[in-house]
Amino acid sequence: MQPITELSIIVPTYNEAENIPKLIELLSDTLSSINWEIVIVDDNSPDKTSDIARKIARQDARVRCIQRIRRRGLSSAVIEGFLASASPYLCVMDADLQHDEKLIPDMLASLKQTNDLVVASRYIENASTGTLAEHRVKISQTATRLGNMILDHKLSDPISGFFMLKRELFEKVNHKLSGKGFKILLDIIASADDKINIGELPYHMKSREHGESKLSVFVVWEFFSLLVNKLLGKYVPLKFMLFVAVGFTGVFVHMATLYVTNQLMQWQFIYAQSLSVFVAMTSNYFLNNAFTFNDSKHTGIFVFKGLISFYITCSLGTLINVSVATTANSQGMSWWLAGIAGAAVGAVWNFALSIAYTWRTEK
Ligand SMILES: Nc1nc2c(ncn2[C@@H]2O[C@H](COP(=O)(O)OP(=O)(O)O)[C@@H](O)[C@H]2O)c(=O)[nH]1
Ligand SMILES: [Mg+2]
Repeated sequence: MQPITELSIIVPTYNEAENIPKLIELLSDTLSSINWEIVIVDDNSPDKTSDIARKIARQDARVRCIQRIRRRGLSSAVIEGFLASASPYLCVMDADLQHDEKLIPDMLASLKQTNDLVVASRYIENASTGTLAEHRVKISQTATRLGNMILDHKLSDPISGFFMLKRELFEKVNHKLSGKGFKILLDIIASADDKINIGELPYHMKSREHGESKLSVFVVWEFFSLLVNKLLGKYVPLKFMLFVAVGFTGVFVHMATLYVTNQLMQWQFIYAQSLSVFVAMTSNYFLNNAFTFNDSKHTGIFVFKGLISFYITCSLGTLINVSVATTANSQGMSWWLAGIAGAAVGAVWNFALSIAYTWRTEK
């Protein structure tokens, strides 16, 4: 019988076709004494990274590819890679050759000795960010400070994309992971109890030769979402907070539209009010699609379907809102408390339906 694979290297990819062959070659050269496999988790990259990975996989049993359709997200890709592998040790690295594969044997040795998790750090002695642009280093250092806010166990590089852990640790935390955004390491540590042993090993980051970094405004946004989720998510789900925040912007949009149509353009109130409701619902839909439900975002033709579904959800929500408030008021509750009660029940209703239908993930 073949010996089992000891180490699964999970590589999330988006448009990394040019880097994959070189990465596998480097791993083969460096890891000759380890039984390893690589699981490439590709989100249907337009540059056909999956095809390239499968082509290599046909010749090399150590190579596998998971191709995800209509899904995006580094953290969730890594989690799926973990779940699709069986090795006792799990490594995560970028496909872009920025992470020094020569460190892998030392990382593995560190797990076999004492640690549950070992992080390849750019911010300790004998380590560096290499040629990474200055503004990127600044972003990364700020994210490091913020990231440490939610950790009991402070680290020099808690947002590193290059780390290794024991499968047992992953199995302990996997139900708690938010799976959102870019920073899976932070998510894992924040979800683990403080008794775990974490090691740090230095490395010099290499420069990206092909392809582009995917760091974007949305990645920064998702990072903040993760922090808030880990800080406050125990009490109120972050999505609900965002949904309510979007709801408040809707009130302003509504009032602005009403002002323009009724006050400035002299439309009859009923028409002005009806249009304002539609404009506010539409604006809420797009904001929720961009921020609140960013992980199950509608694109292309699905935007229309989603919008119609959101109109229906909100219309029912309004009916419920009005009936709760009217009943409460007729039972003697003061006008403002009845108003708030109606709005609160309506918001919870809209939120529940949005999750269950409008933005439900499993289609
Ligand atoms: N599956 C998947 N991989 C992603 C996604 N976004 C980025 N990646 C991969 O995650 C790794 C880190 O991304 P990169 O752009 O290098 O980030 P940077 O190192 O912070 O500049 C790379 O291998 C990317 O191809 C995504 O949405 N899905
Ligand atoms: Mg990178």
